[in-house]
Amino acid sequence: MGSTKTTRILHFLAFFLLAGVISIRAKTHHQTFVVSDAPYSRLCSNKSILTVNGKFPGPTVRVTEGDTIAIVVVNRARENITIHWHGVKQPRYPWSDGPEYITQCPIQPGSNFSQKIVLSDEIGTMWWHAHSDWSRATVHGALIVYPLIQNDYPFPVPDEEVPIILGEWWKSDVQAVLTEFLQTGGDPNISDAFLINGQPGDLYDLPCSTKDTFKLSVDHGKRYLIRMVNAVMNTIMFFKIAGHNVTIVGSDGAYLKPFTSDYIAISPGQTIDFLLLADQNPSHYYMASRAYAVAGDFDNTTTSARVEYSGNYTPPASPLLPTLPDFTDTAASVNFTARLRSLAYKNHPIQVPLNVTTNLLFTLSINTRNCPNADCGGPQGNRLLASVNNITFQSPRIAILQAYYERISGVYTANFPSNPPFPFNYTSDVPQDLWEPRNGTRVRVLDYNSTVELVFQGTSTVDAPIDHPMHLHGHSFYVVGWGFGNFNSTRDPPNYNLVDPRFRTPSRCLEPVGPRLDSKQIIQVIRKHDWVWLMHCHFERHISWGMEMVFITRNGKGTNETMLPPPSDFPMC
Ligand SMILES: *[C@@H]1O[C@H](CO)[C@@H](O)[C@H](O)[C@H]1NC(C)=O
Ligand SMILES: *[C@@H]1O[C@H](CO)[C@@H](O)[C@H](O)[C@H]1NC(C)=O
Ligand SMILES: *[C@@H]1O[C@H](CO)[C@@H](O)[C@H](O)[C@H]1NC(C)=O
Ligand SMILES: *[C@@H]1O[C@H](CO)[C@@H](O)[C@H](O)[C@H]1NC(C)=O
Ligand SMILES: *[C@@H]1O[C@H](CO)[C@@H](O)[C@H](O)[C@H]1NC(C)=O
Ligand SMILES: *[C@@H]1O[C@H](CO)[C@@H](O)[C@H](O)[C@H]1NC(C)=O
Ligand SMILES: *[C@@H]1O[C@H](CO)[C@@H](O)[C@H](O)[C@H]1NC(C)=O
Ligand SMILES: *[C@@H]1O[C@H](CO)[C@@H](O)[C@H](O)[C@H]1NC(C)=O
Ligand SMILES: *[C@@H]1O[C@H](CO)[C@@H](O)[C@H](O)[C@H]1NC(C)=O
Ligand SMILES: *[C@@H]1O[C@H](CO)[C@@H](O)[C@H](O)[C@H]1NC(C)=O
Ligand SMILES: *[C@@H]1O[C@H](CO)[C@@H](O)[C@H](O)[C@H]1NC(C)=O
Ligand SMILES: *[C@@H]1O[C@H](CO)[C@@H](O)[C@H](O)[C@H]1NC(C)=O
Ligand SMILES: [Cu+2]
Repeated sequence: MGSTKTTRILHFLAFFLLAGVISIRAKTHHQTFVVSDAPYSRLCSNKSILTVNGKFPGPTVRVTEGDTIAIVVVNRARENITIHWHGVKQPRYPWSDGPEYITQCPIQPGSNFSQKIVLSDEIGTMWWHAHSDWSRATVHGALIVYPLIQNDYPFPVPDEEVPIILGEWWKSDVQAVLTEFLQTGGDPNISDAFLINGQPGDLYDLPCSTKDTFKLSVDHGKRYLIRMVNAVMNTIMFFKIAGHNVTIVGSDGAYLKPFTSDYIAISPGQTIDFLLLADQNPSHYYMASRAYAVAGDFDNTTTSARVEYSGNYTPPASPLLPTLPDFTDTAASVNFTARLRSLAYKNHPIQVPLNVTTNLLFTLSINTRNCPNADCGGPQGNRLLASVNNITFQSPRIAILQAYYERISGVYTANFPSNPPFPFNYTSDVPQDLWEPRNGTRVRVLDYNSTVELVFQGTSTVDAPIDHPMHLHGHSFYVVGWGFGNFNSTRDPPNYNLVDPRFRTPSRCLEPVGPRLDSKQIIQVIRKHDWVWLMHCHFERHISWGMEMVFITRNGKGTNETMLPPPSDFPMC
């Protein structure tokens, strides 16, 4: 389960959701993504993996603020696929968002789907990934959004930029890993390696992996913009470059107040942009990454790559390895994320909505359900599940967006609860009769232009609370607070940061575990909520267990306030 009952804390998080801005100047980029099985020989295995255009990681897509991407996804693989553009708000156009059975049915083998990706105010690094089963393990790549004016960065202009994608690798077929744990009801098999740009690196005892280790060649005195994506499936990662500090300048498609750190903590789904100044003695240095995990079984291996300075010198036989924070170093994970603050300057001002129209409190829980003969793989022979407000999401067979648009009844119900159905002390020992969730395909319907404050409340159901990197499709929000323990609606709101909270395109909200560091809750803001959008935990095992829910926004009254029609080749069910 990834955690033991050592800490008795809870985390909660609230947010408001924010509007998409309609772009003025839109260039359209035409691209084709061919999804196919391709052989991949890392870690001395000859298995075939699902790829886009035969590449792993997949192609980097480069665009400018406000552009549109017209992409034809061609499925030449043997399995269903969908592609999600993580962090893109897609104003009025949910049709290309990607999550299977939420906004679309899968693109089946032999079929195509023309997706239109509409950028608005997103800037910096985002990414795209599959949103069907566990295929995002290998079907992913970076999406880079440049400023309208070349090099118009609110930080020193880099000499070069380099995407770094963290990945997770199973020697066996990843869909088999999924099938197996859903069948047994237990935890998924832990992975065999982490990857930096598709390579495990030198620290694995596998000669075939070493020669391809990723190498970043640098010139002394130059500045490199690293565009990091965490495409790992199930763990938050620490990352560090030996002998160098870095300056963090952006995250999740928005700029940040720059700060210096000697390590990074990044959760699945998140991106972090940082500057590396090559100012140390010319030599070879390792960069390395491994999991942050409080307890339990997890992949405790370390992936590495190298920074290699140009010049005439004798490189060390063994480059300096960075000392990463300990697996259980909650302070290192939480402190890093607490430093992410909006840049809030003239070109990118922030305006935290103050008049909330809708207050929501969502509990995030791991659950269990009894199995016949107690023969499942979870605790006490039960089946592991997960829920939001005690509802384990049941995937429908017709996409919710299609059902909404065509008014097909019986696919979902509009009664997702605004509050936990049964309030309890979320951070205390939770009696076992509260562990079993309900099933449901429920959505929360919102009026157009709602301003929502959402508090995420972790619970110690089944086990001590662990992080849930929640991801909200289609919206930006402000993280106005966070903390440990039970959310208290009297004590906590006065402590919200309404001045420079982290502004995020739809992405991670940290849910820390550990000693109380801060009395704030994470809160964020939505303004216009456009139509059908998924919200889920970005730990893949948790979404597989049902930690997801859906928002639907009704059309507004104005001409710009209605959903656009679907494309002609939209994959219907
Ligand atoms: C992978 O395939 C190559 C070529 O067929 C073969 O030489 C090699 O032994 C295989 N490696 C493994 C680990 O199966
Ligand atoms: C692929 O998608 C189709 C359409 O939704 C569905 O009927 C089929 O069961 C899916 N196949 C698998 C293996 O999930
Ligand atoms: C990194 O920053 C720390 C803390 O400010 C400082 O002590 C250290 O010397 C710096 N290291 C490098 C390589 O600049
Ligand atoms: C990593 O986990 C394995 C079990 O999966 C364990 O045997 C090993 O001691 C662990 N190594 C470290 C460094 O914690
Ligand atoms: C985390 O922050 C706290 C409070 O500012 C500080 O005492 C602690 O040393 C920090 N820990 C790490 C690992 O940065
Ligand atoms: C909030 O609502 C109040 C009462 O409706 C109104 O007077 C105030 O101007 C609003 N403030 C903002 C920032 O919209
Ligand atoms: C919840 O339980 C914890 C641990 O037992 C306790 O410290 C805390 O005061 C309780 N909170 C409330 C609101 O009762
Ligand atoms: C969740 O719902 C189930 C079924 O109604 C109930 O038995 C359980 O007590 C509920 N748990 C919580 C935490 O509300
Ligand atoms: C919940 O849904 C699962 C999967 O559809 C089903 O097997 C199970 O019987 C349902 N359980 C309850 C309590 O409704
Ligand atoms: C949205 O609501 C705000 C107040 O919360 C209002 O000022 C604004 O005009 C509304 N916008 C639309 C498009 O309805
Ligand atoms: C919430 O906070 C207020 C103010 O600090 C306090 O009086 C109240 O007891 C708290 N409520 C709970 C349930 O802890
Ligand atoms: C609605 O669209 C028109 C024309 O495209 C534009 O001028 C106007 O600013 C838009 N209004 C809003 C609220 O976005
Ligand atoms: Cu989770």
